[in-house]
Amino acid sequence: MKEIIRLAIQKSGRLSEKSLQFIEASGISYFRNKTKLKSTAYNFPLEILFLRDDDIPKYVADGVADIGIVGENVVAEKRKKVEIAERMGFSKCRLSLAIPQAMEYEGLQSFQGMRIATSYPNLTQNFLKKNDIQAEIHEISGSVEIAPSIGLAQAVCDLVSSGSTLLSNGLKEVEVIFRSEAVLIKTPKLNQQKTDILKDLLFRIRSVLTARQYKYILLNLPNTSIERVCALMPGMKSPTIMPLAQEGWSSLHSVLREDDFWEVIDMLKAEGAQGILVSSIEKMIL
Ligand code: PRT
Ligand code: ZN
Repeated sequence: MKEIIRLAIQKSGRLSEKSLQFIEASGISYFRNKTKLKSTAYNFPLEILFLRDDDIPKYVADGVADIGIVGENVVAEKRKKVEIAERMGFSKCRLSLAIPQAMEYEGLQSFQGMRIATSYPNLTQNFLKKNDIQAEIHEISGSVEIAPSIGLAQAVCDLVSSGSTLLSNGLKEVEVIFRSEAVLIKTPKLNQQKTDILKDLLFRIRSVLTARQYKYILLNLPNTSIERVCALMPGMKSPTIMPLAQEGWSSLHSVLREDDFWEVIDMLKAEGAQGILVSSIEKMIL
């Protein structure tokens, strides 16, 4: 029988759509029935299981799913035997300690003897222990940010991305204890066939991840600037230069990291570059 790899992703929540977008961007198509817990790809040996994110590390550790996409915060909290195969670069957030805005903060010592509400007792306890702070952890599964205002705790340890939830609940972030993003995890016990399928899948995923960091650049420039502009935008091997119908001008095609683009744009303009087009790249193999 032909082997198939089982991927667990979040059924509904912050990671769901982005995880599926990644699968689609990797050229994998599947039938999706929103009420079903399982879906099969028809052009790649892959089955997708839709689960609660908290359950994904356990399913992967037990080998019920071979791989999974989940927040690194959940992986670290659950302490299951799984390996991180790739960092996915989305759903970035941090787990932070926060206290009421009016409370004075005097460093970690401020948490000594406090009652801290969190959904991440292991990560919180671990951090406090490492820093010799004795505090009482109060585990709650949701709406952690309201705990201080209802008298359940004096501080919280919760996930933060923009910070607006803390702010609107009268809290201030004082210590980041863990930085997270979505990760692709794998079970430690994959057979050879599944290992080969994972290798193919990772190759596709990495070509999408790389492509997202770069932009494809097209521009026109006077021939007298070619050498200097090529030095600014070396591209993958070197840029492509093609003559324009207009005498003395060329078209340059290259790829550039998006961050670098904003740094060189003024220099490109100073070199007389015109008609600059910037477009996304779907896949990129270096
Ligand atoms: O139902 P299920 O158990 O599957 O989902 P869930 O409700 O437990 O998880 P979900 O969908 O809320 O989050 C899934 C994952 O997304 C988390 O484990 C993180 O890895 C990641 N992530 C990224 C976040 C955030 N950003 C985030 N901002 N998870 C939660 N939040 C919450 C946070 O708890 C707080 O309530 O958003 C609020 C803070 O956001 P800001 O922007 O106001 O700071
Ligand atoms: Zn959850």
